[in-house]
Amino acid sequence: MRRIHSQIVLTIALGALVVAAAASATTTTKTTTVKNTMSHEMAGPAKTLTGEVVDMSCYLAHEARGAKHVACGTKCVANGTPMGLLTSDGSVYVITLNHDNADPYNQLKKMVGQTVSVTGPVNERGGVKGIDVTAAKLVAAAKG
Ligand SMILES: [Cu+2]
Repeated sequence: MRRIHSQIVLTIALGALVVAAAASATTTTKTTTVKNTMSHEMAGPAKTLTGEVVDMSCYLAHEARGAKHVACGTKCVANGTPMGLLTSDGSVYVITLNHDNADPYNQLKKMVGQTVSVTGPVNERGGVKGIDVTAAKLVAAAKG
């Protein structure tokens, strides 16, 4: 009788260990997944592009840009409209927020209509080009 009792206790103890091990394994897996989602290991090559900062809603809808559109564009961007970089060959890159440093992105919000140089990884997916801004610099003031 005593022997059966100690075998039951041992079985319960082993069962608890298995559950604890499984729980810790699950936690480890979750941590790894979150880390992979946040990293930019698959990012494209870093480039420096020069162009005008445009607000995407007004540029796509009616090609609004330049000095005449600084006030409206600044307001649109402050309200959450994405920014684009219009380069001299007519290409538009969506400017995206870099996870590690939001400062260059936020600086660009005050440079709508200005010519800037933007540095960061460039990617293209589904026909949309984007630059993940890691550095931004004013090149020239807004022009027509
Ligand atoms: Cu606008």
